[in-house]
Amino acid sequence: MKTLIIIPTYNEAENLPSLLHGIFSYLPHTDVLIVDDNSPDGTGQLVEDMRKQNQQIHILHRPGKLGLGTAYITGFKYALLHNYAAIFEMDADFSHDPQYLPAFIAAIEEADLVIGSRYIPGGNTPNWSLLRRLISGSGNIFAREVLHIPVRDCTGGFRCYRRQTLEALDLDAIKSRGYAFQIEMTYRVLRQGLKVVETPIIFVDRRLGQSKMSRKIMLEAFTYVIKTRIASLLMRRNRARIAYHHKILPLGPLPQRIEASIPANQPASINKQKTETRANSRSTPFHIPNRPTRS
Ligand SMILES: Nc1nc2c(ncn2[C@@H]2O[C@H](COP(=O)(O)OP(=O)(O)O)[C@@H](O)[C@H]2O)c(=O)[nH]1
Ligand SMILES: [Mg+2]
Repeated sequence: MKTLIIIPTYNEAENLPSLLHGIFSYLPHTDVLIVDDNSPDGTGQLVEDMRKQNQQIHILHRPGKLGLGTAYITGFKYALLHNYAAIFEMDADFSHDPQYLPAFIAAIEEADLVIGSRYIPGGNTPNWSLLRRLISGSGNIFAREVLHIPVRDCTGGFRCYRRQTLEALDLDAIKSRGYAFQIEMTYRVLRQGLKVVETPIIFVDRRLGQSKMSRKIMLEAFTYVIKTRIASLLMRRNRARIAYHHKILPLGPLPQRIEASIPANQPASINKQKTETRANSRSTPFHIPNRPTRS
């Protein structure tokens, strides 16, 4: 399956080289698209340098900070134009652990959208402050209850879309930029009658660089949910009720890691094909402790 991992970046030069190294360790043949908003820390130039040695790395430069939502829309259009079959959303800050990539690939065979979920059994946010847990957790419950959707983690940004799912949406109609973007995409996919699957992830907070979350982004998500609910109430008379397709997956088996003993700026194809189980891979920055296996 031809896959593209879209990573929007704003000041992620500290994180990106090791993240790409991790990605190619778990999905050696994937392509990666960085959508950089002219990061002042030189992320764009760094990626240009890595690109010279690894043709699986692609980049789109935008003139300034235009928001996460439009970065993904730009990336989705690129993916459709270049015929990718499975298209990922992923953050640059290590919150989204590349170890889960093979589980997403397996899940997308049976789904139209796979969401890495913090709020199902096996998912977690271990090093978040109480405040951040409260904001994210209650925001998700609010969106789910108000919009009447079954998805537990509708703000999660570690996702995989089947190409046909993106084709079925009017991408130009999507106006949300921050967390609202993830809620809006989830809602639109469900309303199309497409199947959304949640797979558990442990979401680790960023260690390097700064979060771009703001009050404005949270307010946008709140307003989107309220506006969408009102619009759906007004239109209810004309619409048959949609039965949403949704499934929660259990924890999967530990993935095999292809040991990428080279930096990310070299072709993954020359990686040493040494494998090790995740349980033994303590050298990786992506180690997740105590994840039970399924027999
Ligand atoms: N291109 C682009 N990327 C962004 C923008 N805002 C955030 N990002 C990236 O989106 C991802 C998630 O942002 P982050 O600050 O970690 O948000 P948080 O996880 O909610 O704190 C990271 O890879 C950021 O670099 C933006 O305006 N433009
Ligand atoms: Mg983050």
